[in-house]
Amino acid sequence: MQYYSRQYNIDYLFSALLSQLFINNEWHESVSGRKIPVRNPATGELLCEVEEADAEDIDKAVKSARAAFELGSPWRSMDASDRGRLLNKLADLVERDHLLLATLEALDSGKVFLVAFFVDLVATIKTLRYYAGWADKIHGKTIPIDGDYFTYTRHEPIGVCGQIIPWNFPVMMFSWKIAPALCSGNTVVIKPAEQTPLTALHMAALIKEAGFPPGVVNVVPGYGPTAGSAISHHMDIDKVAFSGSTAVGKLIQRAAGDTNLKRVTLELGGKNPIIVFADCDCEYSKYHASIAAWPGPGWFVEAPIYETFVRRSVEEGPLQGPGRPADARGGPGTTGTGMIDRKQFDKILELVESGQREGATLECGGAPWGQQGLYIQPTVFSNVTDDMRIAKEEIFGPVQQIMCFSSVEEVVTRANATHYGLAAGLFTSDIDKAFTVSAALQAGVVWVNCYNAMSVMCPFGGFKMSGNGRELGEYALQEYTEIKAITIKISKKNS
Ligand code: TXE
Repeated sequence: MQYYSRQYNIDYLFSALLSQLFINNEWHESVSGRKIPVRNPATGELLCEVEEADAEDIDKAVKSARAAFELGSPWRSMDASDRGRLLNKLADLVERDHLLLATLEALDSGKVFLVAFFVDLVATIKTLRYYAGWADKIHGKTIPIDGDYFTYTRHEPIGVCGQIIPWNFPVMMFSWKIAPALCSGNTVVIKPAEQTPLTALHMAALIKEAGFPPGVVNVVPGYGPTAGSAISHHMDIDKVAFSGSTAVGKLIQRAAGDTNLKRVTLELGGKNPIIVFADCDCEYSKYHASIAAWPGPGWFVEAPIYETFVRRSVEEGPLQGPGRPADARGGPGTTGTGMIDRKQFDKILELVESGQREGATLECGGAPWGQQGLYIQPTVFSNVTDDMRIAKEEIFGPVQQIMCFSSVEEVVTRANATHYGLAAGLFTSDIDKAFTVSAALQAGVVWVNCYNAMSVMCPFGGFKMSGNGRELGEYALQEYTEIKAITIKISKKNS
């Protein structure tokens, strides 16, 4: 296939790299003159440096987004269907640059190229097209209030939206954030993660090429405590949407409370339980054991199949990787992704150590993998108890913790005994268990006999400390619109 040969044309790739701040459809140097070094996490090599936004740059970006949102501006007066047309045009351009974006994403985030190409970029294109379709279908109601009045609602854009995203799905999260915001008429100041700014900057160029008016989207790479904090504290940002850690999610919510009470949506960490009942199709759940070992949910396996399940996880785990970003083969031996940076790498290994210290049985793995890059061996723990750190804390790495349970009531109580509530999985052949357990689990998403079955049409987000609000699907539109009720006095109403 053609894209395999062009994938390795590094000269072409580097000639296309963009490294400046994108504000008002123009490229800017940072006010401070500082730059962020961008590395390939699989090798540690420096790819390039990008301008580093700080508070003053964020302020420039917010002013440009505010101007684009003024009444009567080209963006505010544009037909809703034309907002959809622009999003579709952007999707066309992403399709045109599919190979380039996937290669950039693989190099910048350490993902295997085929995953970037067939998962992240495909989801990005679908997200843009899905919300393009919504642009001219967002509307209010007429309401028959008592008295001689005519009342109707308008679903209006909120205004300037600050968006802060992490490193695990850089370009896909970029689309999850901008697409619902733009289709409903908002303007955007978006900060990619400091580790992975490259695809966001390429998307900025495509946004300009597609014909979005200046200021509608501004892309400002920077660090969290500086640029991210400037967004969450800004008095002229009307809403902030954040994906990342629960610790930073709390800071974002607090910043909104300390400043202008901007609307806040949060998509945070999780400790997703996966429950495997003895009546499940074991071959099926074995397959899912290998894919869902990343990134580290907590497995609850029913006693009669516990030993078999642990043994199979140990056999399957090494099929995961390590996969190098440039690896175009895919399949066994190439799917494991490295850690994004030394901080994540050390954090995962520290959690593995805590598991051993606290008495879990290390069945396999538990150490760095390979000579280069930040890879960790697929790791399986058995005899894990609920009080251990590996059972309670999110582990964003290839570490599988397997616990044993004996009854439905017991497992539901234990699976819900967490502050998180992002997602859950369950495997069973019993339809009654599928319905009753999925209803009882405190999670925003429950997958039955599957896992990670994500779709742009389906809402995604967490209960409890996994966040507020929902991304994706029709539900995400509620997070980007204010509802205005307008009541007009009339002389005499009729039914
Ligand atoms: O996230 P951070 P990190 C979880 C996962 C991981 C942990 C830490 O458990 O191990 O978070 O990852 C910006 N004000 N998830 O440290 O710090 C930062 O620049 C405003 C789950 O990378 O939350 C980046 O753009 N912004 C997850 C973004 O927040 C701030 C995905 C995420 O960084 C900020 C990623 C501040 N004070 C990590 N500090 C998921 N839900 O998918 C940082 N940022």
